[in-house]
Amino acid sequence: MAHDGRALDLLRAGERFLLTGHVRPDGDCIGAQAALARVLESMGKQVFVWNPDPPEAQFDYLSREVDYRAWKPGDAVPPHDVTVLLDCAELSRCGDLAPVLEKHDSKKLVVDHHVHVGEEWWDAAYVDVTASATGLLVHRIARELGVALDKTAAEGVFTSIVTDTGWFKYSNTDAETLRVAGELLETGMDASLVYQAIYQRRSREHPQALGRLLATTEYHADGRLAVVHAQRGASVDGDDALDVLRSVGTVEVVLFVREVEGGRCKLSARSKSDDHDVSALAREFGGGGHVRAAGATIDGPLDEVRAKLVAAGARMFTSTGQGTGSVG
Ligand SMILES: [Mn+2]
Repeated sequence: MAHDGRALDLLRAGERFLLTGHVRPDGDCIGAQAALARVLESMGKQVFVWNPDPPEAQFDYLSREVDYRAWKPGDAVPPHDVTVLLDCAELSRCGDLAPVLEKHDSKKLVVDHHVHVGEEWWDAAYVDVTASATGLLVHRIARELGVALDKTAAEGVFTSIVTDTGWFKYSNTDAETLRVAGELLETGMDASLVYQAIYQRRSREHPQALGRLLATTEYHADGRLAVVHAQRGASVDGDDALDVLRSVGTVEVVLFVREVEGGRCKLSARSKSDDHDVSALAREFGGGGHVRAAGATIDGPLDEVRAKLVAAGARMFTSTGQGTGSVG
């Protein structure tokens, strides 16, 4: 999945860019967009950042500097000659914005670090499935284009990296990730302010909500599988719960199932090692992701979906064929 020179050629040649990403954009998506927007603007290009959803409030230090627009049905997208899709490789991940962009005659560029199965529908791609974050790819792009990152671009790449490595805790934290993080600090950006912004401004209700979620913990497969669930409307940050569940010695895989609107549930799955590939589990349910972090949206009521996931999760520990699907 290497990239060729076409991606850089498109970035050099284009004049008006529309940057976009997946629904409910996370810190990697938002951060990579901030950085790429700054890089392109410093090259004299016009840049629009249009996502299917607005950034979460915790990323306000980026949204004060970058004009993130949340597309609504009926909105005409601004004129542009290159669409850049960041942190995913399928236009369908853009929700209702997808058909609008598909119809637009712009060139399509994908910048991503996920495993892509299926047709290479784009005009150019800058993809590396071994990169810890999409923001890291934007850092490489900036270097290849000879553009220095300003403070906002640096905060963008840093946000990408810390979001996707769990603040340097996960196994995707490689030498390049730490080297680049060091380089970013040299621009004068403040890592502790980013930490406080993302992780230390939760609501007063957060501890109780987290407690209620953790109280649903069930163990399966001799304590190697831990499952938590949340009813529709429960306000919870699953990442905190998933961290706590992974802190249990026997646990290898954790599943967080939450009921969402439209009679569906969302799965977040995490694995402690490459021996248990949660992206394979997520794919069984129409989702995807990485070996150690994956997700899916699944039709059906909570109890039913949870039962199916527990069964599939438990199979990961009984089937002898479960090896190292080391693809990301
Ligand atoms: Mn990512």
